[in-house]
Amino acid sequence: MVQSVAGVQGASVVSSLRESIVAAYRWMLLARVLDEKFASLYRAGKIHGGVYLGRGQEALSAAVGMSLRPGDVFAPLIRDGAGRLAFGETLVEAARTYLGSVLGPMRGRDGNVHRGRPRDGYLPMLSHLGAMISVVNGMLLARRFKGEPQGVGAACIGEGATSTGAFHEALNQAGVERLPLVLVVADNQYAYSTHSSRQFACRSLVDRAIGYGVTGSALDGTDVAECLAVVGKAVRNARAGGGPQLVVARLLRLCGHGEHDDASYIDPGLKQSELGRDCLVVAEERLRADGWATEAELAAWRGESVRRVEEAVNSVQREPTPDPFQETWCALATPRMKDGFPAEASREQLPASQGSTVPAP
Ligand SMILES: Cc1ncc(C[n+]2csc(CCOP(=O)(O)OP(=O)(O)O)c2C)c(N)n1
Ligand SMILES: [Mg+2]
Repeated sequence: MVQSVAGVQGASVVSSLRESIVAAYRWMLLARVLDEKFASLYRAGKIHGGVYLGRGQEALSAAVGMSLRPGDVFAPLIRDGAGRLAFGETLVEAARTYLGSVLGPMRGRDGNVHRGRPRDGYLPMLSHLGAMISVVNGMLLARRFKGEPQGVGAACIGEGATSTGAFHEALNQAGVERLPLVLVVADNQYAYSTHSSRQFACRSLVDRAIGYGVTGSALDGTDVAECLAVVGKAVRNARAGGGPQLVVARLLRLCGHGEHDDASYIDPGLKQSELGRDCLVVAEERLRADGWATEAELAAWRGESVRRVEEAVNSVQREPTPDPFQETWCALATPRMKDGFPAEASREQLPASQGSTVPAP
């Protein structure tokens, strides 16, 4: 679809399309390299808890992160490494949570992905299964009540989450309140080992949009150009007062649910189908075919991603982990969590004990 737009319009449109696809590709690549590093650290026993990858979902995720602006709200999930980076997360922030650095937002007690900067509208996830949609709604409503600029709120979920009450309640509320919510569903065919055919009976999840009075769009999540075009349009619609947008991308999860899962239940036929295409490879082929990147540029971008990831991980591996004898076990929702952790904060500067709850992984 974007191809034909580029074909019929002028050179500036083509050049900005090239720039967007190159930028998206580089976020996708950086996220893939970071994910691969986390997977290898996990296999080496250096990461405790789970490691969850976004393999095959980077195009969709990058498109969401790139379509948002500072001041917007973003609630990414476990497969949204690309979107997190594009929205402004640093590699060090990502590495600190997974590697249990005491300088991370969870002070090293969360070997997982519950990280974020709420002050900047970047929300740490509570649960994978739809809980974040109403948190985004709440932030958008709060801004409306306070008369502040609302911005757009994007929430990412999987198709499994669309079967939960949380999804239906939140989408209904967004429709009634005409919130600038962009709800992005990655229909990656599986919720853990449950295939989509056991998850919903409608032809496409996008058909649910009409039931809630919101705008729906469906797209091929393996094609980065389509992701940029459709997600970008949904974000612009929401920003312009067009109400909530439900975006459903079809793709295939190209990994296990987490690195502990060998994904042996995934249908080999699906892997061979169009859905099983690797969006990173598709994007790279597009850059080559259209003459938008040389082999030297592609190699340089990969080399730079590897170097940056290695640097970030090496530096975080030198940071301290929590000392159980000194730990104050403060709760997750501290003023500092809300207002932000200074990058150089030491353990001693962290808030005093506010409870004994250890966040669930
Ligand atoms: C209330 C609740 N039930 C179960 C789980 C365990 N769980 C985490 S993710 C997941 C599957 C999610 O599938 P989907 O929404 O399709 O997202 P995907 O993993 O495919 O990205 C399950 C069952 C959970 N976190 N919370
Ligand atoms: Mg799924």
